Amino acid sequence: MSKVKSHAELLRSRQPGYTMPSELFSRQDVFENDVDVFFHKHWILVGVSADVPEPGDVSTVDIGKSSVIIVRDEDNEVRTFRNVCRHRGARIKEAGKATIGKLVCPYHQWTYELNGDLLHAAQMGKDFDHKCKGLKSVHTKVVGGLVFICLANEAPADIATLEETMLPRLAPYQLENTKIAYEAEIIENGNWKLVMENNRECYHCAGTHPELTTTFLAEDFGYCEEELDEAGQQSLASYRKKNADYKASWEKDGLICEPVEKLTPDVATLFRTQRLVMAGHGESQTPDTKVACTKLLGNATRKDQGDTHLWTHSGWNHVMSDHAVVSYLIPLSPDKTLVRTKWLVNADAVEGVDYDVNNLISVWTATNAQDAALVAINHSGTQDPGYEPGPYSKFSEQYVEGFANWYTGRLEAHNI
Ligand code: 3BY
Ligand code: FES
Ligand code: FE
Repeated sequence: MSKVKSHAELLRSRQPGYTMPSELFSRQDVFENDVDVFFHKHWILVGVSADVPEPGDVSTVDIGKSSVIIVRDEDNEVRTFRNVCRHRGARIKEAGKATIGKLVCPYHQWTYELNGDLLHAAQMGKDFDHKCKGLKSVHTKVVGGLVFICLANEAPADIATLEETMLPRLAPYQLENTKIAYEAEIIENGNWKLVMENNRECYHCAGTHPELTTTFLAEDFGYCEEELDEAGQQSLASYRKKNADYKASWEKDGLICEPVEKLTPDVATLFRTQRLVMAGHGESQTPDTKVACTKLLGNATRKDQGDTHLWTHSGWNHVMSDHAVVSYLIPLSPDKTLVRTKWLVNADAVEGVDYDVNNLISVWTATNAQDAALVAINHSGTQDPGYEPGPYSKFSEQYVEGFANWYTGRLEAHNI
């Protein structure tokens, strides 16, 4: 019998350029380390300010054994707290959204202000010091309407790079002034790393995503030029020209387009952004590539502003002139991953008048379902005794390999 490898040994056993060994997707100890390192010690996106549009709105998100309450307080500030009562530790809110006056623990009714201060605790005596029993706050950074948290005592400082990069790109869209037109949750039958790897390439797009590829240019995430025939060369030339033309025209309008990539293991807060050209009319990720919502986001006047995408290590976001799609995952078990998607439109847009919700959500609803099926067959295949790590394409899976390398490096940085 061969000895069981440690998590670190499994990481070291990966051949450069090859997929991860099977056990990294299935073992409970690996899963627990993953949740601890990547979801409790790194910054993660857990919502949008539109989850809590008014003071008193709360949105509770469970991440592994931790649970956080996102609250909009009386001063209109978005705060997050550990969802743990300071009395005997009961959960204060169940996962999901609510509107409240105060945060009241259901067990013995300890009552907290929306800013976390303990207001009332009956039968604790006159000398009881309320001040040190406020809810524990969680590191929170709201970047252009995207709510990031870090559950570690000390949060990685390089969230500042993401913030500096994204603020000017997101500011014109005023995502703080949006509403959630639709929200979806899928539980995918696969390890969270396979969900991320699947998202980091468009190698699979042509064969599996007819709706997405109507709007998306797969070349953005790589292609193999040496395999192209004459027609392929022509379409590559037109892709390049389209990119150059849009870039010139966006820059003229002061719209930032340059890619920024922070994907190497020395970076704790992984991200990538770029203003991507879209196919067809180039307006939006909709079936006809035109805006789904006629009331544009923020101060937008131009419909063909492309797709400002933002990748993090646990999600992907697309911001267009008329709507934004925010997607993030939460690992549930080694082989189950929750993927949550929110479609945001201008807060003043009226359903049925300014947008049709089915039109708005159709591309990503189809894409998410297709991706879930791909993740399921990938996970299942990696658990077959016949699986052995396979080679990544160096032309179109460079970001998948980059993710695997980042994953390894970050675990090493946390002494796994
Ligand atoms: O959603 C995304 O960002 C990625 C890019 C390539 C495939 N996938 C759609
Ligand atoms: Fe919350 Fe007792 S556990 S009031
Ligand atoms: Fe996909």
